[in-house]
Amino acid sequence: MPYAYDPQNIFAKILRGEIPNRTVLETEHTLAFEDIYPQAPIHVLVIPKGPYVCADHFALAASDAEIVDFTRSIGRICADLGIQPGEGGQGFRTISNAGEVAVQEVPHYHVHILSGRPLGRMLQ
Ligand code: IU
Repeated sequence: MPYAYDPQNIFAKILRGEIPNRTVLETEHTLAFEDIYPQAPIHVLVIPKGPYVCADHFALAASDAEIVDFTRSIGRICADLGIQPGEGGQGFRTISNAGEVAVQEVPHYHVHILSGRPLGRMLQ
């Protein structure tokens, strides 16, 4: 496995309860909480509870149960917040940075959910 997980990263400390967080959703395998430096009125971080560094690590090393739980959690959060575009909500963006080129700050896999303002085009 090419990834060495750092158990001292800030999200690991949040998962151990050493640092408080504003929880949005918690399931068996997933935790979601408000980003401490929100980039939009809605800015939620969704993380697996397992020790995964980034998206490809999670996708290849996590169990099916973890992956299903994580993916459904994103759906539940969007439903709970009423931001699904097909349901009359305003829509949202998910982002996951991996590694240096994407300027991943915290080396524990996380998906950002952003909404509540016009987000503009990201891919040009
Ligand atoms: P990135 O994708 O690794 O660049 O994003 C990390 C995010 O974690 C970023 O949006 C920070 O604001 C956020 N964050 C946090 O919510 N709480 C913290 O204690 C720290 C970072 I450090």
